[in-house]
Amino acid sequence: MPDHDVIVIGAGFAGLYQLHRLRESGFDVRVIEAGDDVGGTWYWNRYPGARCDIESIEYSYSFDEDLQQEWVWTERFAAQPELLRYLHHVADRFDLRKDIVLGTRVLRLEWDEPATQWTVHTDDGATCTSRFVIAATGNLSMPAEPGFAGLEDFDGELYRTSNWPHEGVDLTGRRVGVVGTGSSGLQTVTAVAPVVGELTVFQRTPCFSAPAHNRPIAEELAEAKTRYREIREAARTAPDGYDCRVGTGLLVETQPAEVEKELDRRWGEGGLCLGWAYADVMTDLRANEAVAEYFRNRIRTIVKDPAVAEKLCPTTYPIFSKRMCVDTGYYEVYNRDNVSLVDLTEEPIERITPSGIVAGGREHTLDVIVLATGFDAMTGALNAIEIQSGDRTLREAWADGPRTYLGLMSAGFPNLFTVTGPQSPSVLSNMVTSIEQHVGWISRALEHLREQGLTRMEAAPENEDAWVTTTNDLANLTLFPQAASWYMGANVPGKERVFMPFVGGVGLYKQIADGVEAGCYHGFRFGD
Ligand code: NA7
Repeated sequence: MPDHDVIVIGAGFAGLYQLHRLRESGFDVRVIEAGDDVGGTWYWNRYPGARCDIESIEYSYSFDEDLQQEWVWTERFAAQPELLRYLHHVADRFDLRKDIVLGTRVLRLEWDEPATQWTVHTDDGATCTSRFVIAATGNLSMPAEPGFAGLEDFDGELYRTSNWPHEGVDLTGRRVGVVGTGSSGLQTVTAVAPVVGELTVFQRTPCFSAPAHNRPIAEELAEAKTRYREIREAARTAPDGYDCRVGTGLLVETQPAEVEKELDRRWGEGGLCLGWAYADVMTDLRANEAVAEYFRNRIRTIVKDPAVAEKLCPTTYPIFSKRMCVDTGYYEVYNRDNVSLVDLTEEPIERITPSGIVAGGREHTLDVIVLATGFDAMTGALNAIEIQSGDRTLREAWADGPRTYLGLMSAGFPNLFTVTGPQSPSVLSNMVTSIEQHVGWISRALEHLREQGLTRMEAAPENEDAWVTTTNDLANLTLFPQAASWYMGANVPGKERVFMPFVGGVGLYKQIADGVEAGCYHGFRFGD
């Protein structure tokens, strides 16, 4: 018999709930977490200004009524310390820590077919076995290395937003360079600009960013708590997993003045719902360009120096085809005297020297470099583990892009589940909604196996083929694949360019997954 029924890898939002859900159901579960504490994304990404871009009322667990009633969110968009406090609270409230091994990284998984179990090897040299493994490893948890020549020679302080020190960083009065202008870069830049001496932002591709209009939410929260059931239900069927007014009209058939009014209204509301103003924004380049130009005009209005404003205006990809950012005063930062922008498309980074960054032949002298250069998204954390089944590793099976059935399992890798894996809505959605949906689905599948006296579950290769085709075909109906984004694996040299998330939306995905479950797990094979 294996040592455990289930080993869960990771103790972030997904791993914590997966542990609780299966333990409640009577399974023996062990969680293995690389960090020295629980929290996942919100444990590692503790850089200045780190904040969620989904509203806290929705970016939270719904599985326990008392939990959602008792927890008090202070702001519309929660900052990292508050999110981490919440996850600590959840870990303590449900007594989860006793089944979590911290500070331990899973290096290798080996499928043992005769014993119908996985052998799990960890970086402390230990091994243990389990009937099932659930990878709750996160989609943005494996940092991408920018590969700058000379980085190790830098004499100043070097920080990564994805692994920020727990204490001891003081940027007051320093000359700081931030590389990268995705969410992490933008939040860092906004937070540190008033504190540092000089700030140089190294931008390869400008981002589109919507205002957060962040605020205290005491009254809103009290009101939301009276109808939490309704809010959660709406989230589970919404395209992005949070309640958002989705426009059903076509922008191209709407009068420009009317479009302007609607976008003004949504800009005034702030947040990611701006993307849902019209139904054709992600399918018709004309509609997309109209929204993009609206954003560019906003940037031109905010940023006083027209040349800087133009550099900040994205022009090379459809809006929303790269992850949009949500900010509090990001563009305004460029009106400060101590902030300058280096456009890497004109002046590429050549190397790092002991005293700074050389870009376009110019040396920028720096005390501190901050790398906000992103992640090997969606597949990076899984591929970092040597997952061996028969004569193949998962990395080999996914060499031409991830292959899954429903983003839950991969053919040839029995009893291995992925929470919010590639080809599920995952990063295109409110992660907590998608996590809860997957955790529920996986847990019910394991209960089904137990009730039937079965020990083995695997995706059928033909259903996997069909799902891979479906997810690619759906993506190709949209403008998403037109951007060199991390959704496409384009930020990692050598990575196959395949659009990885399921674009059909959280509601449709849930219907399909529920239908498969109701249809006796159609497309999965079972054994004992
Ligand atoms: P992102 O969104 O991947 O941003 C990374 C940024 O770093 C982006 O601007 C990249 O430019 C830039 N980058 C990456 N590599 C390089 C090199 N080698 N040289 C210069 N610039 C580089 O990661 P984040 O951490 O900001 O956000 C991830 C998600 O977390 C976010 O979407 C939210 O969901 C939360 P590029 O665009 O690739 O040209």
